[in-house]
Amino acid sequence: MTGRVEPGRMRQHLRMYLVIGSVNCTTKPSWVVQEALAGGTTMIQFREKGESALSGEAMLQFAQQMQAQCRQAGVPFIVNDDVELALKLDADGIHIGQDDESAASVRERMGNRILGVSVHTVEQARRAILAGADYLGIGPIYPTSSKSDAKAARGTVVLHEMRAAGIPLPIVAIGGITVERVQEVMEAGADGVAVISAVTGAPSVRKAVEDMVGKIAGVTEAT
Ligand code: IFP
Ligand code: MG
Repeated sequence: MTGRVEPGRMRQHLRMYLVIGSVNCTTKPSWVVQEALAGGTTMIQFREKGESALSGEAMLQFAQQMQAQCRQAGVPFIVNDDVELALKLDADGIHIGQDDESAASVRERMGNRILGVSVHTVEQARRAILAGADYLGIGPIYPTSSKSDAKAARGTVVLHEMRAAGIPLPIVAIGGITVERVQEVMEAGADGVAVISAVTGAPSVRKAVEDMVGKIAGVTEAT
C-alpha cells in the first residue's frame, strides 16, 4: 500500500463496521466473524476487552485468525487501542480513544495504515484531523451495554454538529445502533455504522448484517 487511504475508500470501509472480541460472542467467535463477513461486513475491529478477555498467546492466535479471515474476505482488519499489537500483526489499522496515546504519536508509529479516533466534540475532531486521523468514531449515539465506561448517549446531535461545523472526515457512528436506527444515523451525517451486539447477539449473524447492509444501501442510494 502506498500513501494514506483515500476518504472515498474509507467511507466504503466504514459502511458496516463490526467491532468484536471473544467476550461479545455467545457462539464460536471465528464462526461469528465468518458469518458476519459472509453477510457483507465491510471492516472489522479486534477489540478483546472485558473480564474474561483472552490474553497472551491465546489472544494473539485469536487475533491472527480473525486477521486471516478478514484478508480472505478482502476486508480491513483494525486493532483497538494496542499499537504494539497492531504493528506486530501488521494490521491494516488502529482505532484509539481520547484516553489512549496521542493520535499524532500513533500516526507516526503506524505509518500510512488506517487511523481511527473516537471523538465527542467538534474541537476533538479538529485535533484528530490535524493529528492525521483517517476517520472519526462518534458515540455512544444510543445507550449501550458493550462499553462499561461509555459516556451518556446523546442521540444523533453530535453527528449533526460535526457536519454543521464542516468536519470533512469520514465518520462512523457507534453505540446501540440497530437496523431500525440505521436510517436516522446515516441521515444525521454518518458514513457508516459500527456495531457489536446488534450483530454478535443476533439469532442469525449473517442475516443481521445483511439487513443492516440493505438498510445502509437504501439510505445512501436515496440521497
Ligand atoms: N468507536 C469505535 C469505532 N471503536 C471503538 N472501539 C470505540 C468507539 C470505543 F467504531 F471504531 F469508531
Ligand atoms: Mg480505546
